Amino acid sequence: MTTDAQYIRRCFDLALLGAGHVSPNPMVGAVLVHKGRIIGEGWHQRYGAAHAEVNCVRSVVPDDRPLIPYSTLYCSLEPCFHFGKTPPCVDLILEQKIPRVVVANEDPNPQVAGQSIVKMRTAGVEVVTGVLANEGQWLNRAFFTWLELQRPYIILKWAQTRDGFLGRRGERTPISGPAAQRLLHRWRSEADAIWVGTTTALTDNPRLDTRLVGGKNPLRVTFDRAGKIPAGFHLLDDSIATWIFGKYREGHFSKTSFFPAEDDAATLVPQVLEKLRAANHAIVLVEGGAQVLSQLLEQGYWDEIRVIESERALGDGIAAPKVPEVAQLREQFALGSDMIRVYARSYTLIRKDLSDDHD
Ligand code: AOF
Ligand code: ZN
Repeated sequence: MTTDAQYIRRCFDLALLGAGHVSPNPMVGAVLVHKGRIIGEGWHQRYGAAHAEVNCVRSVVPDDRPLIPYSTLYCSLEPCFHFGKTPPCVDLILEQKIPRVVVANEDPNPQVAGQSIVKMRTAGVEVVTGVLANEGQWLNRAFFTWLELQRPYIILKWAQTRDGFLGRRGERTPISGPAAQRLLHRWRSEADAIWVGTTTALTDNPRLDTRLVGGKNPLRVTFDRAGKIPAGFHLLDDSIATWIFGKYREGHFSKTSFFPAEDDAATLVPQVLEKLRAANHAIVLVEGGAQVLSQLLEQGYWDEIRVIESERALGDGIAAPKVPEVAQLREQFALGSDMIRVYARSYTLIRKDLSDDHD
């Protein structure tokens, strides 16, 4: 691996520290290097707060400040060009007289879109782009999808037995082990919203929280057309922001909102996604059950699939959905007695879908 790639990889590691806190912004890391020594590091820590480049420059100790005009700045994403919640990072780079900048990915945000790269080059900065670009795409797949498709990034998750069942009909069936359960709570903490169908809400009485890992609780989303969720169920406990599409309920709710639901699943799914988009919820984790998962799969509303497969066999029950053929296996590992498999639509497939839509 080249030296540039090694520092970009460090940027990715830093960027990941922002997971769960920056959406719908990208995760971004930045590193300043002078003659083989890291003199500054930073990452985008929170939505609306300082960008990675700013935190990186701020982290340089006074003794090293004079070295900044002789250093290389590594950024996992093209520095921003626009006045957003913070001033443009590209201007900071020019003010600091940084002579060389290495970037993994261009920022597809139309307010940036390569303009910072041009501005820096015009000002005489040496700019290298595309270093570990594929890894950068994967890291920020939710952000790129959000911008390209103008809808939340949709992660379907299910746990199945080794013989392909989600559980027994009508009863909560534990499938995954404790380690996978913790991982699931981390996945939740990295999402903006968690979505389950009515049957799951009724049979599992899920909390949909992140109690095993701490951290923020995403918005909970479910359907309840007939108002069947019992009043004492966790989803109606008003402890976490919750959206219920279906029957309105009287009660002292402050974090729970009720919305009328479209009759037909084909229009209900886009309705939910549009409401999530409008509220800036860019990453949604769909935890089942079978009906919602197959609805989304059929309608093509998915970007990633995470399957937890246990060693157990059930012999009978609710069949797990099939992973579509276009899904590529991207990660696979054992966790306790479970196997975790992460599949994704490749970025090029997403782009293809987009152009198909416009034809
Ligand atoms: C950077 N460095 O660390 C991040 C960038 O609303 P704002 O001001 O936070 O701007 C958000 C946009 O800035 C976001 O959509 C993306 O295009 C870019 N994010 N840019 O230079 C960073 N997080
Ligand atoms: Zn910026």
